Amino acid sequence: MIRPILIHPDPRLKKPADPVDTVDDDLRTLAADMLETMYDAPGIGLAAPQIGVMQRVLVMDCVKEEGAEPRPMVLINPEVTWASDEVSIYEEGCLSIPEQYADVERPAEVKVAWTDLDGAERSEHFTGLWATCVQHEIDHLDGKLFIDYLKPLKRQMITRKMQKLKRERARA
Ligand code: K1U
Ligand code: ZN
Repeated sequence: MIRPILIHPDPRLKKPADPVDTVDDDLRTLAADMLETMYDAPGIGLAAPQIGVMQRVLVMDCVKEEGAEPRPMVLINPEVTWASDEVSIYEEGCLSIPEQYADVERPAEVKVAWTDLDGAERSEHFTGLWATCVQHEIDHLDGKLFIDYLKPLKRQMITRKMQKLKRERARA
C-alpha cells in the first residue's frame, strides 16, 4: 500500500523515532509499504517518520541505472559504526521537501550495523550515493532534515516555500 508522505514543516519530522523491539509481520508489512511508497514517489530512500510512523526503520535502493537489477534494502535500528574522515558533497533532495535541492557535505564512506527483516544482525560498508543516502535516512530517524545543514536564511526560505505548498495542496 502506498502511504502519504509528510511534507515539512511537520512536528513528526523533527522528533527522534523509537527503536524497534520486535521484528514481526506488522513490521514486514510496514517495510513493504515503505518500499512501494519510495518506488512510487520516486525516490532512492524513505524513513518511517516520513509516513508518520515513529519507528527506526528505513528503506533504500540507490541502483539508478536503467535496466539494472534493483537492490531494495530494509534497515531496522541502523547505527553508523564508523565514518570516514574523507567527505563528499552531494546535491540532496528530500521527498518531504519536494523540488528543493542543496549541497550537503557528509562523510564519504560509512559502516552501518542494523537488524534485517529476519531479525538477523547485519553490517555493510557504504560508499558513493549509498553512503549519502543511508546518512540522510538515519538523520530522518533522529529528527534531522538536510536543510538543517544549510545557513538559517536558506533554510527559512525553503520552509516558507513548503508552507505555501502545503496551503495550496490543502485548498486543492
Ligand atoms: O529520504 C528522502 O526524502 C528520499 C530522498 C533520499 C536522498 C536523495 C538524495 C540524496 C540523499 C538522499 C530521495 O530519494 S529524493 C529523490 C531522488 O533523489 C531521486 C528520485 C528519482 C531518481 C533518482 C533520485
Ligand atoms: Zn529526506
